[in-house]
Amino acid sequence: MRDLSRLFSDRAKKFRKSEIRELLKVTESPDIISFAGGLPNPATFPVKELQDISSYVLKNHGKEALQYGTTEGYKELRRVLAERAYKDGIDATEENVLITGGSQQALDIIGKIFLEPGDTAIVGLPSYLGGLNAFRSYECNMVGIPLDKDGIIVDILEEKIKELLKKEVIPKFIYVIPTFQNPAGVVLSEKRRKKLLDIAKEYDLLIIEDDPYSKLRYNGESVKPIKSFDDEGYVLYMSTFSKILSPGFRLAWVIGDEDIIKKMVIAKQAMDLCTNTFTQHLAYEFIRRGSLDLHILKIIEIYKPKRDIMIKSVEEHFPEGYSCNRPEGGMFAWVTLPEHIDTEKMFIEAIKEKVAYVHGKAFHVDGSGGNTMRLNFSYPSNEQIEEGIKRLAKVIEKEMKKK
Ligand code: PMP
Ligand code: G9A
Repeated sequence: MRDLSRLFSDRAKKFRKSEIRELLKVTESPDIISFAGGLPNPATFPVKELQDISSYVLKNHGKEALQYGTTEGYKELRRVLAERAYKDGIDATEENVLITGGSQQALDIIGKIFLEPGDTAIVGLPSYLGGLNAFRSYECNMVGIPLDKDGIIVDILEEKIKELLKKEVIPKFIYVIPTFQNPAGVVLSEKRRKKLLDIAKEYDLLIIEDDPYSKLRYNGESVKPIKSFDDEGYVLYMSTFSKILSPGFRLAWVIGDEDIIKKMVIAKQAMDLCTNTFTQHLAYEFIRRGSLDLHILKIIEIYKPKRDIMIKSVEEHFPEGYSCNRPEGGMFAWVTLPEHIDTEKMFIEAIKEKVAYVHGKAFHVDGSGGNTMRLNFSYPSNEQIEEGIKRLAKVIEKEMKKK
């Protein structure tokens, strides 16, 4: 075969594989217990109800549901999503809502409309890998700001922005996952949310608020989205049906200033014309019947014990010298091991023991985080969580002894 790779654009040559997506192939093997991918548990999928809803939609709205739709998305779905956002304190109408093919597509569109090669985006240390890869593909520089137990450290953020401005670098946006952060599991405190917005206003930069997990809270008080404090359009908010209904639907939504939404629509027209019309109808009908909130409660019932089992097993089995948070929601626990342990190298040993995780460096734009790892607890069964943590503990213990 001819090698035509010289034809690839410079941009394409810089694309990076997603460690998470690549790992999905490795961990498909049934004897491996995977804490790697951020997959919902299939036991949560409302298969029977969606069977009924599919029949209903096809019978009553088949002609529309099987047709192309507008790029903005199914009007009724946009309307109910705006209404739901309003309950969370976000002042929006359907004109502020764009339906996308997953929030991954929204992240890509954001990169496409905001980033020139060489532009600067600010992200968390650590941050969602899929977001980093989306922005990376538009050849931007990414500056990382560390997180602590209350999320991104806004004082460091402000210092960093000042430093960048001195070098005449004006960042375009800051990307945050404020609630049950992927991967670190932490929640940005309300005080910091407000401060973040003040910083955005002061330095005129956009906040990208990526919120797939906030409805999956197992304990503690809920915190309002940053967007709810925003009355000037500085926040572009996004959420997804992936973790509260089905990732196979490929459905998410963005809420933002009308001018930005209009620009996103034009970018999306060139990508896929419109989001899957059929699943938009199914999701709308699911909400219209009042099923979504009940369903979220069911998911919480399934995930809360998984979170508890994971934390308990870690406490019981991991050797001394580690730290692990107790996330109040979401799908991930975040582990820090002693400095000398490289979790990327240790992965080879973990696979030999038939257990998988995502090594922490993958989530850090500055190459740090080598001694950290992300553990997903939504996908494995309760028994697998216990057994997988035992296996991982064995691997860590061996690694600790190597010092
Ligand atoms: N953002 C974050 C923070 C995520 O964790 C994920 C999925 N794990 C996504 C975006 C992408 O989700 P989807 O495209 O399925 O909506
Ligand atoms: O399968 C994916 O890529 C979605 C999950 C993302 C994650 O593991 O963070």
